[in-house]
Amino acid sequence: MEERRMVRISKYLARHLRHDPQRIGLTLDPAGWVEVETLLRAAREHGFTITPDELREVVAVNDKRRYAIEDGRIRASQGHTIPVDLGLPVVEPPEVLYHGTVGRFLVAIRKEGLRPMNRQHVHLSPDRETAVRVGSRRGAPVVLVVAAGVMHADGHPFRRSANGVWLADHVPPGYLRLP
Ligand code: HQG
Repeated sequence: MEERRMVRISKYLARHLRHDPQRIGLTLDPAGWVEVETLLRAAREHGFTITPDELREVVAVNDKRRYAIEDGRIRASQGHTIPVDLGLPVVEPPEVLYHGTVGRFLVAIRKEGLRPMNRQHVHLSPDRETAVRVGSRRGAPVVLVVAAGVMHADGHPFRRSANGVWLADHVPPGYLRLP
């Protein structure tokens, strides 16, 4: 499949599996799943036809493995703005994690720490390169270092999505190293 088509399908899935399922008449279950057949039918009925093969390819080859298929159902592995309970266990994080952002947010972040903003969680990256990529979506990237080990020891829960994104509810400013 062409890269452009792949990106288009991936963005369509993000919109409807993370943010606005109702737009095409979908209801996700509490954990964010929907039947693959139901999704493909809804998309087709709303003017965007995705073949089952295309869907499988996007899920399998997608650069970030954003989507998971299990038992004929599909969901986004992270990134929701609608409330879903992914059912991920609390796990011990590595000593440090990274967060990619941009300079214009630093004053607020210094004061409030990292907040989930529109999403369900704060997203943290396991390595600096990934954080640079995340920050670059918004401008010149700034990478913050999160003292995840200490935070965990202090009782803050961490979870890891199926595609390796670390999720926290909030990162208080005391655990952040800012430039
Ligand atoms: C910032 C992509 C002001 C935060 C990526 C970020 C990621 C604050 C923005 C995933 C703040 C929220 C998520 C505070 C945090 N005051 N700004 N107190 N706390 N911010 O998009 O982490 O491609 O919701 O730094 O790869 O950028 O969609 O979060 O800049 O994994 O799969 O507020 O999205 O994944 O932005 O990105 P977002 P994010 P996908």
